[in-house]
Amino acid sequence: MNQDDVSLKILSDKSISVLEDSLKEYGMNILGGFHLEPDEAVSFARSNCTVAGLVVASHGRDMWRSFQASVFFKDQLPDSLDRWTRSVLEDLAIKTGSGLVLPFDRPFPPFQEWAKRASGISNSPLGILMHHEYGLWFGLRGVFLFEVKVENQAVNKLIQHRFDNEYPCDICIEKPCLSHCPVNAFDKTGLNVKACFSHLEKIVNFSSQPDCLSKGCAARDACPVGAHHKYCDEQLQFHMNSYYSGNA
Ligand code: B12
Ligand code: SF4
Ligand code: SF4
Repeated sequence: MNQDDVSLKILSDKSISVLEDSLKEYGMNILGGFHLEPDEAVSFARSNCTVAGLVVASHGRDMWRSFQASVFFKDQLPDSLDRWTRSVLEDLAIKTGSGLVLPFDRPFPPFQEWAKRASGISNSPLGILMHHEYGLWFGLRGVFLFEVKVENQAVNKLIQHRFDNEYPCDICIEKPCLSHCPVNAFDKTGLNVKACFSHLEKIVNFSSQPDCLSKGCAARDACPVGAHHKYCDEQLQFHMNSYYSGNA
């Protein structure tokens, strides 16, 4: 969708329920809503009205099942997950009259930042975000943009929604995520990609263990929160291979 052409509709309760019901079929949901700052609204929505963003997340294995059943998974062409995501979310954007921003649009939009504002979640020591229920096993798939009016109660409730519980990483004393990477690739600034790749290269050339390429990142796997939402092996391999081949 060309963002220059977007003329945003007002976010109604009906649009929210259409989105929630349809997203469920694709293993996705609305993580939360946030107000775009005026400069963000101008750059992402070409709009000078008050703009709300609804952050869409996928969690666990449900999205993977839906993606696997799609033509995009089967056609073996590059960027299959991005193409599937675009197709599914663009249809919903058209149906609801919303604008759409995707995480792989260029320049990269600040999705982690928006997800934090939308739901009050925070970064884990690994850098990726921690969710109270899904742990580290979720991805950010898109943001729907709407014009928003102060009197719209349902929308404001969604925007003000915050997790009240204590943040899992704050009460995790042992932090096993930080002791399971074979090359200690995490420091205070997050992931050292070079160090991580040095191990991935050894897996390819010398079958080194742990085999993060076929079993997923050992540091992420060590976290106990939301462990039952862990991705299946094929899903882990897909994401690790995209990462290792230069596509986040
Ligand atoms: C570029 C990118 C990367 C680059 C980061 C290079 C860099 N530091 O510049 C690389 C390729 C290294 C990367 C790796 C991974 N990424 Co990445 N990445 C992105 C992407 C596409 C853009 C980030 C960006 O530049 N944003 C723009 C700036 C302005 O916003 P920002 O919030 O400041 O962005 C910073 C952080 O997002 C950070 N970052 C990005 N990914 C990761 C991963 C980790 C572990 C850390 C510490 C930091 C980090 O780098 C950005 C620039 O400093 C985002 C999608 C998005 N649009 O946000 C996904 C995203 C952040 N990545 C994600 C993930 C899951 C990963 C991986 C775990 C692999 C994967 N796809 O499963 C790996 C980490 C591998 C591992 N061993 O753990 C998820 C995070 C979900 C979450 N729960 O938080 C996102 C949101 C993609 C998505 N669709 O869900 N990624
Ligand atoms: S192991 Fe503990 S500190 Fe690490 S991500 Fe999980 S909850 Fe957070
Ligand atoms: S993928 Fe493996 S090497 Fe890379 S950060 Fe995770 S545990 Fe460390």
